[in-house]
Amino acid sequence: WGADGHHATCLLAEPLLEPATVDAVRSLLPDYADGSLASLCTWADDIRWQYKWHWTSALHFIDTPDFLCRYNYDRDCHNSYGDVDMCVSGAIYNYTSQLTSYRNSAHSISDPAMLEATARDQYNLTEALLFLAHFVGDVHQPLHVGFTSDAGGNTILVHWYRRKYNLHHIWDNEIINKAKTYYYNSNLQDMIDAIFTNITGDWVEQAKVWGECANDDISCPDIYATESINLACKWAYKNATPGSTLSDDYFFSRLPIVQKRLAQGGVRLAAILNRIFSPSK
Ligand code: DCM
Ligand code: DCM
Ligand code: ZN
Ligand code: ZN
Repeated sequence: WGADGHHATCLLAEPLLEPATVDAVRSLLPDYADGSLASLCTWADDIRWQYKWHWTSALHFIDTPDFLCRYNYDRDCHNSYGDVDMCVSGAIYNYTSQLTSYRNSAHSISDPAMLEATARDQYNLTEALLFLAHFVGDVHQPLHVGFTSDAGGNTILVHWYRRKYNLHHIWDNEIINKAKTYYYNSNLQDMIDAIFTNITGDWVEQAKVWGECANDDISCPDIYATESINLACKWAYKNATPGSTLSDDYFFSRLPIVQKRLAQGGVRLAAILNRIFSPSK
């Protein structure tokens, strides 16, 4: 997602955090964030361009075999770099496990100085939190689990109304941007509030299931990635061949998919952070 999609994901998650999770998140965030995870939800995109962070570019997405419409972790998420398997689902596993082992050590180590030292030595946990919050958003963008040869739609040039964009950009930014302008007077918060009303209203039963993982897993990115490639094939790539014109038909039929993916990203980010930091719940 672009900045709006990431802000939406994190702003949808924040009101769903348990009190102990809110405290843990605040203590991991830098002071200038003032407890707002959303304010740093695009950090992983902001730093990608810096030399020392170049290696993280591949963590934002996963490429699947052309036209197969299937995702398989072992086949598609290769080239590990240190502890991190180099794709968005590998990154979610890795940063979930870094934060979980910190949580576990925080319970077993009573000396605060020891705890500080453990946290510092093992990993940078602030970075882990910011990466996790960002990548749980990205894995829900269907074209972040797209085909290999078109780089998740980046090489598919189309007309979006009267402008030219690549298909990936339309899903990262333009569908959200048009909805924001068209329905919400360009106010992102109003769009997020409307999605949140669905999460606690019409979608409340589904939303409980969205947050769950099997076998006591803390996060389950294979599920989110499988949903994304299915949606990429069914909705994103469909009728979006190179040079085609996408306008109202495409926008109005795809917007509900985008809204639900933002909702699922927010609900799951909150559920993951609650399982890490409020584990008795
Ligand atoms: N893993 C995998 N296939 C899955 C799920 C996870 O290969 N379906 C990998 C991803 C991690 C490793 O297992 O690199 C350990 O995961 P965890 O951090 O959950 O222990
Ligand atoms: N991207 C993707 N799949 C790829 C390559 C890139 O989903 N195979 C995503 C990452 C960014 C956007 O597309 O959100 C643009 O990527 P870049 O800036 O690397 O061109
Ligand atoms: Zn993108
Ligand atoms: Zn990203």
